[in-house]
This record gives sequence, structure tokens and C-alpha cells, in this order.
Amino acid sequence: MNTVYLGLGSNLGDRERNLARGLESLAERMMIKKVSSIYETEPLGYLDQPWFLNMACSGTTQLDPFELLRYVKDIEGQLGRAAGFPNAPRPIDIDILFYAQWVIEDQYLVIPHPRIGERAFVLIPLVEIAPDLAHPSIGKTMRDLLSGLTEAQQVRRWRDVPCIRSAAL
Ligand code: PH2
Ligand code: MG
Ligand code: MG
Repeated sequence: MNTVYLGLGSNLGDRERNLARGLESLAERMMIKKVSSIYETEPLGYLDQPWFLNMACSGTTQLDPFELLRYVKDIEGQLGRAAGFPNAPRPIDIDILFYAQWVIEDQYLVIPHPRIGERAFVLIPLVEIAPDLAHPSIGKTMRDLLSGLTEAQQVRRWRDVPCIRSAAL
């Protein structure tokens, strides 16, 4: 069993429902351990799109990293995500942020996720569930990465969703 951290985001359709359904599907192949609050976040990268809801979760799984990637892509497809341009709006995006303390640099899968250190919408939920988690190659904790963020990004707490918590735990 390995501990993994995932980031979820949605900016199309019923965003909260999409996150809940993503988490429910993940729970079929992962033992969900921690779920952050949901945050409403301004888009980064491609700016002309709706604001996102973002959250993070942790869990344990027997899937290897590539099986987990296949599984999250299947969930994204089931929830209506179509192939589009990079950073395009989407009903659901599920990113593998960390897989234990593994470092993988493959054509199809890079772990840890390469842009964690630049993204408040990832780091704020991660700090909520794992402030002392160390980044395996940078060596800094999530708390330290967040305090080193320079670029301003709007991230506001949306709410806790008790039904997600009880469904997943
Ligand atoms: N995801 C992206 C690009 N930009 N911005 C926010 N606020 N939230 C996201 O989840 C997000 C983004 C690419 O996956
Ligand atoms: Mg992403
Ligand atoms: Mg993704």
C-alpha cells in the first residue's frame, strides 16, 4: 500500500457535484484518508475561463502509479472531460501530486506533479491536510512551499462538504 496525494479541480457544470463524484469514484480503488475543504480559485495559465473549485485528498492504494493514472483518466472521461487544449475548462481534473516519496519522470507521467510549487490552488488544500509532508526532490514541506509562493493568486475557502467526507471515509 502506498500513500498518495491527489488534487481535484472543476470549472464546468455543477462543480461541487463533479468533485463529489470524482471522490466517490476514487474511493472505489483508494482508501481515502484525508479530504481538504473546497476552495474557489481564480484560473491560472489560461485566464479566460470560469473560476475553479479545487481540493486535495490523500489515501492509500494498491494501484501502481501508472494504474492510478489510467484510473483517474477513466474517471475524468466518465465525468465528461473531453480532450481539449492545455489548461482548457473541464468538468473534472484529477492530478496525481505525490505517490509516496517516489520521483517518476516518464513521457506520460511526472511525479511529483511539476507545478505544485507555483500553485496556491494546490498548496493551500495540501497544507490543510499535510502541512509537514516533504517534497521528495525539493526537500521542503508543503507549508514551506506555500510560504515561498510569490505570485498573488485568489483562493477563497468555499466550504466543507460533510457528505463528501462521510461518503469517502
Ligand atoms: N488547473 C489547470 C490550470 N489552471 N487554475 C485553477 N485555479 N485551478 C486549476 O485546477 C487549474 C488552473 C491545469 O490543470
Ligand atoms: Mg491539472
Ligand atoms: Mg490533469
